[in-house]
Amino acid sequence: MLIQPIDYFLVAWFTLALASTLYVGVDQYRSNPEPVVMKWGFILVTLYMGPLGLLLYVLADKEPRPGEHEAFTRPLWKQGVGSTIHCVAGDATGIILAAVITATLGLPMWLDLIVEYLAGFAFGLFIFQSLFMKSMMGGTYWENVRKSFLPEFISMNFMMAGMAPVMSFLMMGRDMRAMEPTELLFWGVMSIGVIAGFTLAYPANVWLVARGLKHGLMTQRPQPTETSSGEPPTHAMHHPNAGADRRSRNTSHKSKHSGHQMETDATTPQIAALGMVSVLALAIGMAAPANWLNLTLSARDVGGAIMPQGMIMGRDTPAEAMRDMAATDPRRVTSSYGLAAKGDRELPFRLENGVKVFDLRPSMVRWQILPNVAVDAYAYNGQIPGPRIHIRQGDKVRIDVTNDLPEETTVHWHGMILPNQMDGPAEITQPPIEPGQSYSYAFTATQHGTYFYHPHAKPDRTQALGLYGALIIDPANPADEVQANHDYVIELQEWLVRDGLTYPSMPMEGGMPNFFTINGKAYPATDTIPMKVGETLKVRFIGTNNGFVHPMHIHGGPFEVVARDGETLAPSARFLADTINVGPGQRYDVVWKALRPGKWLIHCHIPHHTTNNNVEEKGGGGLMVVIAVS
Ligand SMILES: [Cu+2]
Repeated sequence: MLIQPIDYFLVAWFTLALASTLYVGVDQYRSNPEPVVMKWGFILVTLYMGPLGLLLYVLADKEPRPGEHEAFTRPLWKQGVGSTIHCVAGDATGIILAAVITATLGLPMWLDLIVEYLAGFAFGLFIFQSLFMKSMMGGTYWENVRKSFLPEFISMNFMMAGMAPVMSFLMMGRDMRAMEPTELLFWGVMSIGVIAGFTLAYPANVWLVARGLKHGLMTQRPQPTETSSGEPPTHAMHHPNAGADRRSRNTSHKSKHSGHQMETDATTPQIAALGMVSVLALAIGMAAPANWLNLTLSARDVGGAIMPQGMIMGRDTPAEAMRDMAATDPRRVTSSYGLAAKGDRELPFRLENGVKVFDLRPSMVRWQILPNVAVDAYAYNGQIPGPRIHIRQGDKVRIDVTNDLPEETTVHWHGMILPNQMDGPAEITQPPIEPGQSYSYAFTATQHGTYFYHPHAKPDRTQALGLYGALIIDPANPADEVQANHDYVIELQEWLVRDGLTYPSMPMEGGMPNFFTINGKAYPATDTIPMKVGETLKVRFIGTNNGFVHPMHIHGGPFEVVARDGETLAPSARFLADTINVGPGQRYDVVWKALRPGKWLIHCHIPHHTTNNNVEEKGGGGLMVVIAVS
């Protein structure tokens, strides 16, 4: 599934790459008189470089008109292209094969790079250079290996000097799907890497060809019968590279069978200096990215994670931190809910031997918070907030939790007095509930008031992604309830939604929220509470959010704070206020009286929290609810 704009571009790019490769392949075998090794060199490089490979082919190598290949390919820049193609085809194939294998094995990035270098060098030298070129070079295989070693070493160094930083920075950048060979982005990064490697290796190849140290483009055709000796036509190599050409300009192709053996006029200092610079370039290309990136990580550690913009990812950022802040994967959404779907619906139970049994199933959903904004979030029973567990003081309850999330979870019953192993902290009182696993929580509700539940395994991430729900416990004696005409629960949440992806919001660079919800909706999609003048409204504020203290304010007159954190305040301890700071985990029950008709607001007093991605619509956004008093 395509989840980012780059994915569409990549589909287009690789379609063009395949079409280009097909064209080059067909043209090579129909009408290009060059050795097989060069045919495959251009085919592979066009596969890696797409339309750019095609461009190089038609500008430098494709025979324009029959019989012109020799003359057409003679200029040094084209010979340099041929030499680089030849190097890149071998080296890049080795590098890419190694990259797929190391990513699958889960090797750390720094080791990836070394294995890729060795594999690229080995593939280029032992297979592409020495084996495939053997028939043209003459001599034994090992002679070829020896002769090819130095030019191949220099070319490979520059190739990897270009490719390594591209792979490091793009694979371990924001979108780390680039580390996964199963993702198109991985292949896109490989393509850019090959293009960068080609660009860096090209100047050295031009020089190596000019000095007769490497082969450029070659023409290979049945020799026109110059003599009428009656011999069958032999294959001759025309070797128009500049170095050889310069030395044999006035000679015919006299050495038919060893026409590609070269002699160089390069001096030892020249070769040594170039070799040294190539090693330096390689060292910088391989090592420098480690200043900015954590190259000890592997595809298995973080592959596939997409990080938020603005997140600080340094060389010491651990994989756990990246997984914590990563976007949810839209491809793992199991069901979608529109704007009309509401959370906090009362959860039905079944009675088993006098125990009220509830089922909770956290899973990944797409949840609409505004007409044009949805979050790819975690939800209990397909609701944000999770369903309301509404019980009575003294009830024996059991909650069976089955984890349908892509990561582990537990449930904590915030504020409840219960057996320790029912409390929920992962690794502390229980092992985390792994995906697909279940756990049952059983306790007797001895308290009453406003409580809530949330995960206690990675709450930094998973609660921020939508896992929370109200636990409302009526007093055993109804007289203990602070009475009001209306009862309204407000569960707060902060969200971070960018570029169609949902990240867990947290007060951290890159994690700042841009959407805010009351009961899973942002104003103007929040409820309107209808009332009549003289009636009272009990609002139960619940700090189900993770990152901020929200100063919750009600217009039109003060409210009385009657309970805090589930505990009803003694009448003498109750107080009047018009704003109350609701911090994460806190609950405040307040009673507000409708004194005058009209539209009165309940809202957070941090004005940014009453915007939707910094936009106000219909007078606000985010943490805002209207009380409509008639
Ligand atoms: Cu706020």
